[in-house]
Amino acid sequence: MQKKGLLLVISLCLAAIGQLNAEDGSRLWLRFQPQEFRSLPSFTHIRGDASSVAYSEFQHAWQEISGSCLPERGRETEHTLLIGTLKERQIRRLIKGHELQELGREGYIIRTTGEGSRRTTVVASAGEAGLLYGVYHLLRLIQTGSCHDSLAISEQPRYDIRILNHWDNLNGTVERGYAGHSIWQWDQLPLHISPLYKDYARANASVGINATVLNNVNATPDILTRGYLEKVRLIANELRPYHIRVYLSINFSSPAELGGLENSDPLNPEVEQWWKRKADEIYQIIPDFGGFLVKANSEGLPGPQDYGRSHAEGANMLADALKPHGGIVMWRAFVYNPTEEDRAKQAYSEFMSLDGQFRDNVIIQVKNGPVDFQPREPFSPLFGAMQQTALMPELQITQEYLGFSNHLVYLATQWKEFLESDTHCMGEGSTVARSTDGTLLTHPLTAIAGVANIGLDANWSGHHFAQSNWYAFGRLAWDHTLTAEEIAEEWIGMTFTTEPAFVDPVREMMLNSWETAVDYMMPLGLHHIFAWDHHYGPEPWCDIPGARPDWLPPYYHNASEEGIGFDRSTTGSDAVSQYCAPLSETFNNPASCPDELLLWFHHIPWDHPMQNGRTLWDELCYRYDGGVQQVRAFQKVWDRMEPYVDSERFRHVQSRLRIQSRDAVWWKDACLLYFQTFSGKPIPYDIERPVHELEELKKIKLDLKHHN
Ligand code: BDP
Repeated sequence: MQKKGLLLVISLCLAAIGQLNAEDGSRLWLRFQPQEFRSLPSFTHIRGDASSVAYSEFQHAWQEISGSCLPERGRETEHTLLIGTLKERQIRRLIKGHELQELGREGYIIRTTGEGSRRTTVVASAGEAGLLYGVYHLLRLIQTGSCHDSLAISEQPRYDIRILNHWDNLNGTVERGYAGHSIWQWDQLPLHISPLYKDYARANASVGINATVLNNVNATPDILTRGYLEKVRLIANELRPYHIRVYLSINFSSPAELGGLENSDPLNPEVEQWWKRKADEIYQIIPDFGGFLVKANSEGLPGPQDYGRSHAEGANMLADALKPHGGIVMWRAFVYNPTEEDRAKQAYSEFMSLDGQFRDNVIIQVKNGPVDFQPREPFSPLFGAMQQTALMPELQITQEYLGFSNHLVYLATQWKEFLESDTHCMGEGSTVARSTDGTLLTHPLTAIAGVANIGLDANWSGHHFAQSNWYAFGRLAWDHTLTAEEIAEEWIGMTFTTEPAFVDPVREMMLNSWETAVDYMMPLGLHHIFAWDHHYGPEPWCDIPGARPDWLPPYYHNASEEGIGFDRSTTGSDAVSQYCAPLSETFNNPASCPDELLLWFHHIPWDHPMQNGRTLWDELCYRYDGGVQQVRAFQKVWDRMEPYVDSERFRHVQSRLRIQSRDAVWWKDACLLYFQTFSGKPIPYDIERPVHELEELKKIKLDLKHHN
């Protein structure tokens, strides 16, 4: 089913009366259900810049909440809501200009002045974008029942660029997308401009996302043709009022493939010229175009190394073309080749030596972990270490390696663990977040990216709870000091209800859900033991003759009669030495390496005593089983929530949890029965017995390759 556009849905919802009307999730967290607000702020009228999007967004929401817009006239003795930038005289009267200037064009102040029945609540910013963010903040407070009559809030974002990466192909499929086809309907443009573009913009702006890359990092040159650029212009026009800038992924071979040049060598003057002219053309069509995202010399894609040039030479050539227009290059560090070198070490090996060689409008985009969005990874050692170049984290919102849109996995906990990891590279407390957000290192740009989980499904993200990951990405990009708990609580209140009997258990379920998935998939630092290609189910035995070893699970788990795990210690691949001291030593020693990462860094004997006294084998069994038990507990929690949720969303989540429960048992049985062939040890007798035969599990071949 396709989303019809929020406005239509909203009017339908207003027409329907009753508590728990069926909801398809298309409104995301932007639900202003009158019956759900226990208290409303005492605003009696509104003043300010009525032509701003911020002002009309507020009125739009207020109308849904109370049935009518807030009047523009009122008595002095009542509670005025004043929304405006410094252009408004009334704002300048109530808030000092420099206070707002210091917060920048995206920052804002929400402040109540006056007392008793004579008060004014101001939402103010130095810029239109900040004003919009301020209004969404106010609405969030109203939605979550925390809008007090006296507010004193001042905010500004931690990262400058808060960007979604769509892995959307021009034919409408989405690589690693599990929520239907792409929302960018290229074949309908320019004739039809989908109302979804505006809904999308609004949803993003409501959580502070201010940028988007429309197409897949595995980019085809076609996106840079005049025809597509004209279509991009139309999408950009829809997103602009919500302060979202458009970026594109480019294919490094475009000069040869599109321009007919002999090659795409970055040092070839004709190639440089081609990119300069292309940049001029793009900016003539889309004057506020953001820049390029580039995946080069990675997984078979072309890049500067094809011509013996470095990543820096490639990135700088593009950066020079974009520079006169204020554009930037986001150059990805996701590179690895089938060499002898441990895959986890390769990005660091390639990029560290280039530190300091990039132009100031280049930023290196680094995945959170050194391998590839695994259920759990240590942070990439480039963070903290590469100091002369701006670095931006890339997170994966779409659940490529976490059960697609079938499993309930709230990712804010994972992202918090990553952002708060202490790299130690600039002393204690040099966390990933502080080394990328401009606190510890000064670069002209700071940014953070998330690979989107958005598609044409009515609920946008496939699973109702997957919406929380889109939401959480935006909130953490805005303020990474928020806790996963705070974000979950906000999201639940806005998306479902603020009823504590619902919020408390559901929040706990969300907060446990990531560790749970890690436990039933890949506990104790195991990684990449997925089935060939689709990355959904388990296939730790997978061995495809002739395939790249680093695309096969045994490369990562190394299970044998001796033990299991990847030896990355100083006596193994020595990946530990890419981390700054004292972390390198902590990881190097199995006794100090956290249990959660033990098999990431070490090959460990089956009867190795763990910190809790169990043997490794037993602990592995208990972890898998614990994961299964947790999902069963989630089912119980959810079933109890039926009175608080409309039946459409209730049943949808209920059926997904059933799938998740079955998958968890599948993972547990597959991994334990397979690893048992090496350990030769019994599965502890107090654990539920396997219900599958290993040989049967080995026959499962899901055709999920084209699951879009
Ligand atoms: C991997 C995905 C692949 C992406 C690649 C990337 O399996 O589809 O193209 O990452 O990030 O996780 O470039």
